[in-house]
Amino acid sequence: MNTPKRYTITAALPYTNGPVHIGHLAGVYVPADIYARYQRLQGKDVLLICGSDEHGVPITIKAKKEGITPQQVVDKYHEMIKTSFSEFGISFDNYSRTSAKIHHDTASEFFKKLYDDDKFIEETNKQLYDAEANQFLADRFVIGTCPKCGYEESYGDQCENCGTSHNATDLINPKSAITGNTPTLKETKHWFLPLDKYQDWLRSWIVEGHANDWKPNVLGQVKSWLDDGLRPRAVTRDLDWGIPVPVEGGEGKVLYVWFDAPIGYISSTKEWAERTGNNWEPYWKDENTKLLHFIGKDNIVFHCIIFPSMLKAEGSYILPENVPANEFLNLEGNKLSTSKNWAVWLHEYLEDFPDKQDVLRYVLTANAPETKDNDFTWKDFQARNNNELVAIFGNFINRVVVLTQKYYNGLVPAPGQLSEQDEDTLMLLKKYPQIISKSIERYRFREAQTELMNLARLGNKYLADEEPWKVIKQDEERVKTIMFVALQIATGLSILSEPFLPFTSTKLKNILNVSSVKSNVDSPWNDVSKNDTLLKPGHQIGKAELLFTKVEDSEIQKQLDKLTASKKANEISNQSVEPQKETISFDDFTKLDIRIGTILEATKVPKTKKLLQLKVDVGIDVRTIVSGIAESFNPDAIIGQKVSVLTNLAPRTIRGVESQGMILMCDTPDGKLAFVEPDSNVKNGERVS
Ligand code: B3M
Ligand code: ZN
Repeated sequence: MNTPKRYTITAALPYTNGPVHIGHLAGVYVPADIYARYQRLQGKDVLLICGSDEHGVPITIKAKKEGITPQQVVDKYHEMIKTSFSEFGISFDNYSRTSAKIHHDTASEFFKKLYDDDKFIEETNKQLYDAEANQFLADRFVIGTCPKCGYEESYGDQCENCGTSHNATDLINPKSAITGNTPTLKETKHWFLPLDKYQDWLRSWIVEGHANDWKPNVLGQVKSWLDDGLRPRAVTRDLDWGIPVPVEGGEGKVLYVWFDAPIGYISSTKEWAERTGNNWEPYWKDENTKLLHFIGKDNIVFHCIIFPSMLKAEGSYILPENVPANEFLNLEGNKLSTSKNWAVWLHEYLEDFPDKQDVLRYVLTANAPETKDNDFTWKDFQARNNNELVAIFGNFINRVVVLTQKYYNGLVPAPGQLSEQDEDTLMLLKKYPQIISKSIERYRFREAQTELMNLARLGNKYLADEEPWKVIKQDEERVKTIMFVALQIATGLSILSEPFLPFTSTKLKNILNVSSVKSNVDSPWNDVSKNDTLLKPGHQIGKAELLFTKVEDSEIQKQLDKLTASKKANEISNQSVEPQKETISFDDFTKLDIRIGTILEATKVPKTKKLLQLKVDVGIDVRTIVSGIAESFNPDAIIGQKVSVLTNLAPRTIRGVESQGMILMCDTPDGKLAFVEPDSNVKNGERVS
């Protein structure tokens, strides 16, 4: 694309079924913000657009789990997420939400247009149904084996393991996530987007057209889906939470969340336009607009196959120029997980590190999973803060400001004759805007940030080589030149750091007293390369203050302890989440004769690891029961133990011993077993009913 007239940059709409964590920032929001801030510094017309993704089954599941309504769930997390983004300087021009009326109207109109233009296949077919829950099973309401990779916990619409997207009826051995039942099939009508019709066009647009500028990880996934062959995808659901299907026969049905959510980018743009008195259409319909989607890899199919097919079908929209999807960030070697609480939540991070937003932005960018999954560790967080931000960037700035205050009361000195080293250093400084731009324009933000740090290293090295604190004793004029050069580098850093470290950039500009200085060339960014003097002699800078402070071992240990506690708590919560078994009748239950008993004797069954032979007084009689509890209990420790016994289980001979009944046990978080025991005053023989 030749020089775009404007940039529409979207960031994936986060589901409002929980707070946002470092994986969201690293994968999507910090890269999007770096790119948007950089283009603004280039003087470009930029819109950075986002909002909360408030429909979909995850929200409904969360509401059921918390015993509140979906609207209450989204209201809680929408505010929380919006606040977190703002606190980390993610500079959205608009942050909307898909439960907003403007989105319902926009998505409904979009659907209606495709419907009126006959772009859907209307089909009545059999969908997975859970009779007990009286509910069709779509998306996360059903779990089964992925037909593509064999992953056994694939959702109905997407497999988290291989990323592929499918229809629920494609799942092998599906199970209801509500009751655990095997679903039946029930007829229902849905509208399908015939993706197969866009197969050739997608191949030509992406695989051929963007072979050189889209990231390999994105091209790889797109090629794999196209090679597998695209099939019609249902874009409506039998659910009650979402945008009602706006056509005849749509009663009781809503738009599939991945049909409505990407349209959320458009409605958020409209909301911005209404608020600011601008026209939204050029940002989505003008060929001179560069449309970019910043997402995580699990969203590639929706942003490279489904949404572009929708836009193509609608006919009046532009297509994304690039979709620079990132891979996943892990935490201390394990996958980040909202459900397992294995995360560093942004709101909690700020409670522990209230002034270190930029430090987290910096570390996440330094470890960004741009081409492969990467790992965040607290040790690395501490090392990068202390050894890079404090020791290089912060140290350089502090020395420049302290010495300028000490020698010249903060007035920028006029330089004398520049030495060769001075000339080379200033020449190098002028190269950095271009060096950093090159990486940013190719979505290589880790590389770009490393170059920014190289500029700080250049400043640090220059001062270390020139040693103004020594030279001042014999050549004051020379020191004026040294400090003048160092101050130019410091000012360059204040401008070029803004996309990566917005809070530090502001702080540094205030220290240098340059926040009000307007760029006198085409853009602040290019000031650094085109302007011979960024900080003029006689300019008054402010007082020194530390840009960064050290992170102590104790602070890191506190974070590691929190994670250990999370892991333990998660093991507990995870083990008791077996779905309910098939429903039985009351008659079925009355056949069970469960009594309270007491263990009188316990011995190991020879040549077995797991078995104990027990003598149990069940009130009716004293009987022998063989139980697989030897790995959880020492025989001597359970004499006198009260237990619940299924007494009328048919006797079974186990390792030569006839067992007359079964002791009821349950699992514990540490993988052992526990007795189901009554209060101590319950007598042997009492029936459990
Ligand atoms: N709500 C985010 C996710 O899959 C999803 C993105 C929508 S972007 C239109 O976690
Ligand atoms: Zn799969």
